[in-house]
Amino acid sequence: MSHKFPDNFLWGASISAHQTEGAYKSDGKGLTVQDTRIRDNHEIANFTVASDHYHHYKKDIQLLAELSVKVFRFSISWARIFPQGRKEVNQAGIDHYQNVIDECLTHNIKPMITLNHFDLPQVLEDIGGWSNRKTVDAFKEYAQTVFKAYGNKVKYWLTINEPNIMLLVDQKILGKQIPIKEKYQQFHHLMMAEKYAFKFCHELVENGQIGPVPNISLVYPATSKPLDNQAALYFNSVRNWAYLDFSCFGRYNTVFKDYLKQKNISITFSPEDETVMKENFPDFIAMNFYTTMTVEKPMDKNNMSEGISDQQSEDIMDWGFYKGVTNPYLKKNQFNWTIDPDGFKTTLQTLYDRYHLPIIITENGLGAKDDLTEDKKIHDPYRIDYLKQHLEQALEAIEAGVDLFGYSPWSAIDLISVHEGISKRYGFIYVDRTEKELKQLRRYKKDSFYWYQKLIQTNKIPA
Ligand code: BGP
Repeated sequence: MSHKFPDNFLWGASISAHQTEGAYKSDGKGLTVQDTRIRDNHEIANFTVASDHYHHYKKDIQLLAELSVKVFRFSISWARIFPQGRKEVNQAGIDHYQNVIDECLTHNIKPMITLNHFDLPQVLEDIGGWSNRKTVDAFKEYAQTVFKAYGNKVKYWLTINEPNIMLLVDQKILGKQIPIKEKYQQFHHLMMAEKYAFKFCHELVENGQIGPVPNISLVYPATSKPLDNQAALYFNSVRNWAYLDFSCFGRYNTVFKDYLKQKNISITFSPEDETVMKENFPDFIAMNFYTTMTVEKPMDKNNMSEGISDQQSEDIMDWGFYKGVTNPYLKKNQFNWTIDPDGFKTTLQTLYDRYHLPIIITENGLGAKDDLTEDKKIHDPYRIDYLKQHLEQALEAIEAGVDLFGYSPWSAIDLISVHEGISKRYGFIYVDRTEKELKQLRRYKKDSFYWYQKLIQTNKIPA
């Protein structure tokens, strides 16, 4: 074995609009659920400016070119294109992303665009958000508009970021709190919106390729007790496979259907759903991976409230089905997320064997508190270590036959974390600001930047 990545491996880096752009009201943009969201901790980040990528995109893309990435994953803010969610197009929004795309292409970087990353236009949230079928119609209009606007230049597309997480986490990050029964109707609408994205991409983008972008975490049973294994089966199904089975096979799986039945939840299908879901499929799977999860069968109702409070934490509970527990064999990061590189390989193998579609990693990385030294350096060996361990396993997965064609970690530049503000940094590029103080928002290259650059340039993990 050469222990090198394939020659044409797609190295990249990822961000999302609402976590980086700022300019939340500029040039005609409408508000989104991220702009109106009430943050738990009011100290947390001035998200209206974020990393000010809206005004720094040229500089940021120039730095990414220096990093040597081949692909840049970013999302379009739907509310920049349609401030009212649908109908009237905001030309300034169209132009902005046209400029971003052109800047990428000038530097020989392929844009990979997520249609929607957690930032539903507020006007649509006001009519019920994804609970209302009209939001699917609005999404159809939006998706067709961007495919037509950018499809001649952009060939890699991603649908809606992590609907499986949107379903599971505390809804405060995505809009208002809703009852569990309604969540699954929302989920179905998200799934149908995705199916239309597959359809329109294939119809409107010549040689376009599109994939779903779920967050996949393999779920382990806490012990070899048969009931713990059953708990893992259910959580694997609800968290991972329900979503991808629908995308890739056009059906919900039986474990998931049983889960819904036991919870007395039914999903309403529209007359056209059956045809659309069975005729439109992805070209590849984009996978976000941070950690794995471990569950047991809950035996007594303790103080834990049902639900999940943090997308990757153990703090999950679904009475009768599963309860998250600590995996004693794994270390955790500063923010209590488990680190499991071996689980990364197993997840890739499981995913590939289940769907037989090419895979690209569109998120993986370490959120940490970084320090900017007086001489403007950022020494982040912990991040290098995390990436190295995961890439070693990715390479093993490739050597074991998994068709992994790219790796675009989280994140290109520092951004506002979903839960922890700017203090939890992921970037290869440091953005100089704090939660409260915006400073000059200057960019500095971290040690991990140089490490990743070397990796890309040699196609080999640096020793
Ligand atoms: C993923 C989201 C990203 C990103 C990441 C890290 O689920 O797609 O938007 O935020 O998680 O999460 P956090 O920001 O909470 O550390």
